[in-house]
Amino acid sequence: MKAFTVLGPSGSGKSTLVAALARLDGAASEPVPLGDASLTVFRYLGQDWAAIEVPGGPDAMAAAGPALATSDMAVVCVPAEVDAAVLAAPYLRLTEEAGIPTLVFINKVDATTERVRDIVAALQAYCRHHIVLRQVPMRQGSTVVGAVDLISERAWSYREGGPSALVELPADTAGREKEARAELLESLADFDDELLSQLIEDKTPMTAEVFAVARKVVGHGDLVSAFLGAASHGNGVTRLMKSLRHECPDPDALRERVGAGPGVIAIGSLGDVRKHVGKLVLVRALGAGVGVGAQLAGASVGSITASDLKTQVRTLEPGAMGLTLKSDHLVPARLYTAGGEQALPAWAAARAPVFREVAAATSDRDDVRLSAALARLAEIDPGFRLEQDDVSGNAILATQGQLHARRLVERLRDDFGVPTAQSAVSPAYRETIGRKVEHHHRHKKQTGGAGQFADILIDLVPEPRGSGFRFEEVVKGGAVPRNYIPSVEAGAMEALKQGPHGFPVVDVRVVLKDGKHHAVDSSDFAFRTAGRAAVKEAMVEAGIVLLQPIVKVEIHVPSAFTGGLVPMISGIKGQVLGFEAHPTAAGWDVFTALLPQTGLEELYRHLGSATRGTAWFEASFDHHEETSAKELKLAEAAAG
Ligand SMILES: Nc1nc2c(ncn2[C@@H]2O[C@H](COP(=O)(O)OP(=O)(O)O)[C@@H](O)[C@H]2O)c(=O)[nH]1
Ligand SMILES: [Mg+2]
Repeated sequence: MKAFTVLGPSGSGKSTLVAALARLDGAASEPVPLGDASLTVFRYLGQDWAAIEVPGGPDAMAAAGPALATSDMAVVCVPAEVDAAVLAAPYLRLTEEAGIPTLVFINKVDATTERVRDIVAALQAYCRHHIVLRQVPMRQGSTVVGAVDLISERAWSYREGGPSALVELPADTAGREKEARAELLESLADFDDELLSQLIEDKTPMTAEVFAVARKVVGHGDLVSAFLGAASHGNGVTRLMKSLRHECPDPDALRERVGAGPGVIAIGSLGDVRKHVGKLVLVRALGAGVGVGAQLAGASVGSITASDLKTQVRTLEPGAMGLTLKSDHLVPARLYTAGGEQALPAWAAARAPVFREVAAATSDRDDVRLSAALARLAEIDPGFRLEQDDVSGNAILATQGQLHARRLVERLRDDFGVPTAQSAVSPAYRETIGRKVEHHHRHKKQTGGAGQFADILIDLVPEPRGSGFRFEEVVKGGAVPRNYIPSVEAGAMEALKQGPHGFPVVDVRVVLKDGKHHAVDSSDFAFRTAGRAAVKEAMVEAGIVLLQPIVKVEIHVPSAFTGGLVPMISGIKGQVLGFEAHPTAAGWDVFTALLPQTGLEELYRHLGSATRGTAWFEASFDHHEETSAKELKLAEAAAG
């Protein structure tokens, strides 16, 4: 079996293309959903094929890594529009990071009047590898009516819904064809000395030789070939499939690309859960011995089916794919040895979550089921991280975006029967004190028998940002006996758990200076109570200062949009630190800024619209900064 992943912007025609490819040889299976992605299995000229479609947009991008890590090739499907080239940037970047041989399919040429070479030039801005045209369009007026293959130099006239017809190369296309062919041959010759010397000697290379070079060069991922067509009319689809067939490398290349050591016998790709079926993982075998009952990742495989989830499969031949069932131990997006598992390479990892929401079961009775369902979803969805709200203790859905969050909530309701309500995450404010104070507290109680007595004198001292909490004692002459001092500290820490505004108190030092005790009535409990009360009272006296978390954001953005980020960041009270070209990704900048953590949601929203969904960010805590209670009220009001 050979496998490829189809990715590209939303609406570029990926589903249409996969359906058209799968239909070429007759009966195709229906696409099977696997989380956000879908798998289509079909046969073409006696060979089994698997096509994994990853939907467009940032929300589903987490599926792309595991899909590419189980595929031999990638097809980036783009609409035939110069202006849409930037939308392909995230996919071109990822396929380059994955080092996977890539074909570009310029789709919807039936609906364009733009020049294909301009579209390729626009795409090239986001790709280090040279993108070369493998076909040029034939036009009637401005309408594309067919394409000329630049290796065979055959001209094909499109026919609605069927294979193209071989025609005479039209005279008005001949000049352009020669020019584009020369460019293709030169590009190929960069990677093949034999072809290069033929070109230098002005010899015309044999078609079969050029195909062989293309197979080597494309299969090695040295060049990106661009094809064109109109998937919804079945045009250009056969040509693309033939290229996949001839240029798809064998599974050894995949093994090397994912860094699979000798013990690795399979790759766990995408996962899912189905009602009545449970967890399933798409597995691709790399070596022998992958089958029902055999050890995989440390336990035996319960059952394997074909993509229809019905046809039972005993063993997976090397290269073949199947869905493992009744094998709860298998985690998707991993390399499996018989006895254990390893991580996929870094490029296959999901981006850090950028959207957070608290989810609580609508009915308290469902709390336990909600936790179980979320744990299940986190296992199979690499883009979803389960976190916990500091204040409410509720689950936080940390996701790739609002759509992703919505889909998870729908799955919780429909697949797990747990309706939930969403709310904003409580901002991680902190409190500290404004100035140093000395405070005396005497805890004294006389109730019935034994009394309680503890008397302490403390200093509460502001400390530099980021220093947390420190306890010191300078008690002389046993005024507070040594064995009670830890109790005072414990009491102080209890008091600092929640300041007057309800947030943890940080960056303070408590100094125990003096005190008194009673031979009978003093106890650990009394001193802890005194410590807690002393600090609580001292905090109010010292004046409470609110601290808001400031995060550092690293925004990955196509350079075309970088300029627009400056006013946007200022608009959400951020501070631009700067930007520079990404060290390896063509056409990408890395933009850094400081931002109040409460502004992350706004950043998420603004960034999406300012960059047409192409940019993403990673945020990490940087420092705390003073803010006023007034701003806190505003932030709370904004958060609803
Ligand atoms: N004109 C035209 N429309 C197409 C072509 N291919 C797909 N479409 C349409 O584009 C829309 C999006 O297609 P779809 O395959 O769902 O895109 P996906 O989001 O990339 O999977 C659908 O309305 C298709 O019918 C094409 O070659 N030409
Ligand atoms: Mg689709």
